Amino acid sequence: MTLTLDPENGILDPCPQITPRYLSDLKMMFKDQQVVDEILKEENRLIYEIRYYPFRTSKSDMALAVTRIFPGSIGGEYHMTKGHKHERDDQPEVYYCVKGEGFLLLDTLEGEFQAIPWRAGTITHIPPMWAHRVINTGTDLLVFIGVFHLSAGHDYEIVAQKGFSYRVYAVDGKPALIRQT
Ligand code: PAN
Ligand code: ZN
Repeated sequence: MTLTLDPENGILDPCPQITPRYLSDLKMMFKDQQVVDEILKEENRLIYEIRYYPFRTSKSDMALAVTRIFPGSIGGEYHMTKGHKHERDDQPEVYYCVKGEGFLLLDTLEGEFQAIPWRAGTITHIPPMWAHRVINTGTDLLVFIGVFHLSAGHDYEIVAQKGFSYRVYAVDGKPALIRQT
């Protein structure tokens, strides 16, 4: 099976499934709940979209997902993915940044943390059991590909409960990692 990705806009062809994530879908992930509520009164902003393709074979299934994060911030905190840990603790993932700039946050949610600076061309292996979240710190679209096993599963609840160790804010127009207590 061969797919085509337009690196300028992150459009995948063919693409059987597109999942939009609006601010209301990741409301709890942003720190400033008052600002979130104010924005939601005006508009339910589209933060990112996931374009998904499952590769099904007789013996082992993989999935490819292309994520397009639109630029912007909420209460100074840059637009980001919801973030999750794989349900299966033996399932890694490979992320490839196609366009844009930002950070990949990796967190065990048990004290270990890494922030990987990202730009077009960066490839990162996400080990099993590490929660992962991508932040768009640029003024343009951030596009990345994720490749993982279809059976990996996505645990969003644990991220909502424990939270990542750092948040990424725009401070004087530049990204700053702020430790969460
Ligand atoms: C990715 C993510 C995608 C969207 O395909 O699912 O970037 O992020 P959230 O799932 O955190 O909303 C992946 O890591 N799959 O396993
Ligand atoms: Zn994942």
